[in-house]
Amino acid sequence: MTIDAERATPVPGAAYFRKPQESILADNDAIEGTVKQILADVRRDGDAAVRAYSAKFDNVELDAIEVSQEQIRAALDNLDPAMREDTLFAIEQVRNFAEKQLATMLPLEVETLPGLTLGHRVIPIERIGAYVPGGRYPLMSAPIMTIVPAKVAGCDEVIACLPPSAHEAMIAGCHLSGADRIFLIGGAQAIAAMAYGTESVPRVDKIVGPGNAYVNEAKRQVFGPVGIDQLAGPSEVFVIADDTAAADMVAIDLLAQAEHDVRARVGLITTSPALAEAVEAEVARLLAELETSAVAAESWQRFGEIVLCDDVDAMIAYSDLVAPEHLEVITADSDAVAAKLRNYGSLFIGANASVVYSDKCCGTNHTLPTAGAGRYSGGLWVGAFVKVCTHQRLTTEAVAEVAPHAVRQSLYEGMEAHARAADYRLVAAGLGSKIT
Ligand code: HSO
Ligand code: ZN
Repeated sequence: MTIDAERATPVPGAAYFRKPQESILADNDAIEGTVKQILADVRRDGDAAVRAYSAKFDNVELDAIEVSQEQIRAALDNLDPAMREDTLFAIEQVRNFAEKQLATMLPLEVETLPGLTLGHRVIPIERIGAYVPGGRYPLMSAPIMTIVPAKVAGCDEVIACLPPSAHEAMIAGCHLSGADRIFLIGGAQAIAAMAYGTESVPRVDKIVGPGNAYVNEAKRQVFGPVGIDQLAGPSEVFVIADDTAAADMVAIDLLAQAEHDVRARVGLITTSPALAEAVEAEVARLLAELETSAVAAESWQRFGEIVLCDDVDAMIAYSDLVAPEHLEVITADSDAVAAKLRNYGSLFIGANASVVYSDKCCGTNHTLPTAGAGRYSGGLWVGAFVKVCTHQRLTTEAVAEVAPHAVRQSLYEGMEAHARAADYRLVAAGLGSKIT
């Protein structure tokens, strides 16, 4: 394929059929200072600052920040029975898969030299704070994805924060997912409350869950003394497809993520010019009838892309460069293509595997890396709620082998106390000092 510069991508053999108008990388400089102030205020004034920010940003004066047992009961009573059934189904699937994944995280103990035992244990993190976003839609699966795996991991306490404006069903969702306590706090003030603790909100050890730009910036700023999962930005989906894919199926899967957010990023990567053309036409047709088209059309207009590739290798190279949050593979041999892919948050193999199943209820976690973070990280999972911590034990025989190296290394580095500590065991075992 000969391509003009205008259509070139960074990947040889891959050219834009439809070029995105904007890059997704937003800069956070504008909100950095605002968030810093919110964090400082909550750290200093606790609940009083939380209340003040809830009044300012959410327009509410709350009697109690914590959701009461009566409020939880009311939320459960008011939950539509079909919605309850769907929520319980999703919880069951997410729990099942998380349990299976946890079962792969085994403790280890091995003898690596005679008398030297090294090992690790898998230890649940004590207290987790799950941020549950409000946003455009009441996503019932959001609390499930953060709370259920934490409970499966065996964390002692999982608290949830959701914006005061959140739909009442979200309270039920947090409760059914297993939240031990629920607080009505949104935005950066929620992250601050969980990171530092207030009179009402206990300080947590790790904060998880997606949120808006303020929530993400707050997580970034509190990280260190408290753990975070990742900085989840607007949804993304890319579809790798050849001429075996149905254009209307590809188009609706793209728009399913585009309807999330005007900043959502969706794209098709294909070897088929006919499919590229047909998907573009289908997207236009569907946008004319979707109720959510205002959002989806803006996302498609600004960030939507179609890339035409010479061959499967070029499709893989382009996709690995993007490292999309969700990646669908709909080709003649989807499994073979899938096996070669490296950078993605979650992979959807074959025409039946729509991203929406994972978004809602099939059991994989929908909290996934965005904005290229799939290059270095997978998504949220039960393993994010445990720590793998090592230990060691040495017999005298092992001391005889290891200590001389530690002594000499320490002396070389000028660390006298280290050298003496290493030497102490040699002397105590009657093996003689190595410090000359
Ligand atoms: N696609 C979103 C999750 C979601 N979508 C839930 C609909 N419901 C982030 O991966
Ligand atoms: Zn979605």
